Amino acid sequence: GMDLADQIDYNVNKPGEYGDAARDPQPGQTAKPASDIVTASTAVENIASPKTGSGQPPIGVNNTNAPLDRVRADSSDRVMTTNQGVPIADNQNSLKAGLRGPTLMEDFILREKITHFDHERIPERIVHARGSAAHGYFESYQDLSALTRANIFSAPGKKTPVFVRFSTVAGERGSTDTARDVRGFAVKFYTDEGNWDLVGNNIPVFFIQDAMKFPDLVHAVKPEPHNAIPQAASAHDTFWDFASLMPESMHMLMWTMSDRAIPRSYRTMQGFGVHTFRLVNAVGDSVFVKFHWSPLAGTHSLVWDEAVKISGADPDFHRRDLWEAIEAGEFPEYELAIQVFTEEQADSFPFDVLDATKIVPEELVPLQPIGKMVLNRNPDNFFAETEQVAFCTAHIVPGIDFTNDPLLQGRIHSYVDTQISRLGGPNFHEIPINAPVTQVHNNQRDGMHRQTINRGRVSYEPNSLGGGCPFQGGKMTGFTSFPQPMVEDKVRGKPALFADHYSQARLFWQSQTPVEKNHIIGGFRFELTRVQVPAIRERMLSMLVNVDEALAAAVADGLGMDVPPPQPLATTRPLPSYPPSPSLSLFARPGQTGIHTRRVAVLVANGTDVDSARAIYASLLADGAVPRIVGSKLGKVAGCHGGTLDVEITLEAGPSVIYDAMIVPAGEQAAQALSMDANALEFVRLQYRHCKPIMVVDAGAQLLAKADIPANLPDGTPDPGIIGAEPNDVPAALDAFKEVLAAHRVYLRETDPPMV
Ligand code: HDD
Repeated sequence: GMDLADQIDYNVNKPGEYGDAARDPQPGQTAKPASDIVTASTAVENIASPKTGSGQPPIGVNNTNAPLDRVRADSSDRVMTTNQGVPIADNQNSLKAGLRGPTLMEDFILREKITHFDHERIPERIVHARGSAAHGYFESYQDLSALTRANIFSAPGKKTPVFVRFSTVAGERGSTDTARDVRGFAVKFYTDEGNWDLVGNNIPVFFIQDAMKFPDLVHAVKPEPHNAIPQAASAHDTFWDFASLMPESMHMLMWTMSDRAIPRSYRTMQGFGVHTFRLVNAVGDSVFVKFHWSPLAGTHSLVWDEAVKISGADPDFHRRDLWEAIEAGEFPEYELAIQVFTEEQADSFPFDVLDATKIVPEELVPLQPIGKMVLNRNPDNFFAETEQVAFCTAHIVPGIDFTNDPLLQGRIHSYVDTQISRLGGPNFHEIPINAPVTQVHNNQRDGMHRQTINRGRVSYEPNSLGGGCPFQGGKMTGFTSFPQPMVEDKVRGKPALFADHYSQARLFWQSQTPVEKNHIIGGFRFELTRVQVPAIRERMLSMLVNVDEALAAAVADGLGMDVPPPQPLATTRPLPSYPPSPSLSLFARPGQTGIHTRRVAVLVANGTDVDSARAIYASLLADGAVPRIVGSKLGKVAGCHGGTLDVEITLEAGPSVIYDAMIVPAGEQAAQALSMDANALEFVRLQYRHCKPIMVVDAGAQLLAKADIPANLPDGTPDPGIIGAEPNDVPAALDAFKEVLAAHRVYLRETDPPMV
C-alpha cells in the first residue's frame, strides 16, 4: 500500500493521482494488484488473482478513480495483445485462404481491430468542442466557513485536486485556437464531498438571459446549415441577424469584439462563473456570490491580424502554449476571488443579479481573493481525459447553491443530458476522469458500460435487508437546498430590469483605454463587413448607437454607411449610468511573471556574430523567456568571427506571429543577407505591425531600414520598442528590450490602416 501521510500535499483520497506516483505508470499492467489498493481497512488479503481481487470492497475510496494507476497502461517491453489479452503473433497481415486468397471471416484479430477503429470517435461537444485541459490543484487561502460549508474552503492551505478544460465555443473539434470567440474556463474540483464543476467563461456575461434561447444562439453562430460555412467564426449573416434582433446580447458583444475574445494564451485570460451563485454556511445562512479567476501572468491578448495569421501558422497555438508551459515547469496560476453580497444589497443594485448579461461592478462589490489554482500536470491521454471529461453545472457540493438565474436553471439540465449521448449512457460518472474521489453509494444500477460491481441484493431504499444502507445523511451531512421562499404565479417572462440592454455595454465601452476602443471598433468592422445583408449591418449599427454614438459612427464609417437612428429601447425606465470601471480594461492586470514564457526569435544568417547571438540567447533564457534561433533554412550558419550556430526553426516554419518579440544579433554580412530575404523582411514588418519589441544590434539596423520600420511612434516620440544597440552595449539594450517585452506590446505604434 501507499503511505497516505506522504501525500498530504494532495488530496488523500487520490493518492496515485497527484503525488509523484502519478508519473510512474505500472509497467505493462492495466490493473494494479488489488493488494496495492489503499483501503480504509487495509488488511493483508490472501488472494489468488489480482483480477478477481480479495472479494472485499475497499471502504471509503472510489476505486474508479483512486488511484488512476488502475487504468494507466504503458506498453514498453510488452507483447501486443488483443482486447481479450491474447498475444498477437502478426500485426501486419490478415488471415487469408492462401497468400493471394480472400480474407477469412474467422480472423477475429483483424475484426476486433477494425471494429474498434470503426467506433473510435465519439460525438463532439455541441458547443466548446475545441479544447485543451490540465490537472492541478486549488489551494484555499483561508477558512471561509463563516460564508460556506463547502469544505474546499474550510482551512488555509487546504488543497483540492482539479481538472481544468479551456475551450473555444463555436468551432469544431479540430478548429483553430485563435478564432475570435469566447473561451470556456471549466474547472472540476474533486472535493472531499463530491465534485464541484464551476463551468465558466473568460467573459463575465453571456449573450442571452434565458436558457430558452440557447439553441437559437448556437444555431445562429455555428456554420450556416446549408453550406457549413464559416468554421469557428461569428463573422457571418446568421449570427449577426440573431444578435441584432436580440438587444440583450449587446453587452456580451462588446466583450467578444474586444481583445478578450483573442487571448494570447489560456494562461493570460480571466475566468468567470458568470451567474450569481449562493454560498451557504453550516447554519443555513446564505449570501450571493460571483466567482472570478485572474491569471498570475496577467491578462494579455493577441491583435486581430495576428490571430488570423496564427490560425494558419499554428492552429494549435493555445493548446501548444499550455502544454509547453506545463512541461517547462512554468505552471499557470490563477487566483480565485469572490464578490459577496446579500439579498438586500442585491435588491438595491440598478440591475438584476439574476440577469447573466450584467456584471456586478467591482466598484460596487470589491473582489475578495480566497485561493489559487495551479495547473501542474498535462494529461496522459487526450481522449481519456480531455475529451471524456464531463462538466455539468448541476455538479455542486454542500455549501454552494444555485440562484434563479434562468440561464443557469436551464444549464442545470443541459449538461447532464448532453453527456448521455456524447459519452454513450448514464454511467459517464464512472469514466475515471469524471469519477469523484469520494466513494459513490446509491441505488442507481446498470446501464451501458456499468463498471461498479455493486454487492448484495438490495438496490432500493428504504430497506431492512441491507440494514437500511446506504442511509441518508440528513441536513448536517447531506446537500440541502437553500430554502428560498417562493410565492408567485407560474409565468413565462422576464423581470423588469432585464430590459436594460445598454447601460452595462456602455459601462464596458467607457472603461476601455483608447487602444482597446479602437480594437473594438475594428472587431465590429471586420465582422459586419463579412455580413452580406445590408439590413443586418444597419440593425446592428442601430444597437451600437444606444451604446455610444462615437462607437456607432466609427463602425459605420468603416462600413461606408450612415449612422441609423437608435434601435427603440425595450424599457421606458430611466437607465442607470455607471462610473467607468478601470478593472474592465485588459491593461488593469499586467501580471507578475515578467518575461517568463515569452517567445523571442533571434534572427540569424551566415555572418551572424555567434558570441553576440549566444549571449543574447543565454540572457533571455536566464530570465525565463523562450528564445529560438530562426534562419532561412535548417542547418548551421557560419559566424563572422568563426564558430557556427544551429538554426532551430526557419522563417517559413516558424513565422513572425508565433513570437512575442525579435532580436537581430550583431553581424554585418548576416544583416545584409536577411535584408535580401523577403521572408525576413515580412517577419520584421509583422513584428512591427503587431506592436512587438524589436531589438537590432549594430548592422541589424539595415534590416529595419529595408523593411521601412519607423523609429518613432505616430506622435513623433521615439518608439520604446525599437531598440538599437551598439555591439558593446548589448546588456543595457537587452534590459530595455526586456522591459518592453514584459509590458507585452507597444500598442501606441498602431495606426489604422497600418503604416507598415
Ligand atoms: Fe454551456 C459546454 C460555459 C450557457 C449548454 N458550456 C460548455 C462548456 C463551457 C460552457 C465552458 C465546455 C465544458 C467543457 O470544457 O467540457 N455555457 C457556459 C457558460 C454559459 C453557458 C459560461 C453561460 C453563462 N451552455 C449554456 C446554456 C446551455 C449550455 C444556457 C443550455 C441551455 N454548454 C452546454 C452544453 C455543453 C456546454 C450543450 C456542450 C458540451 C457539454 O455541455 O458538455 O450542454
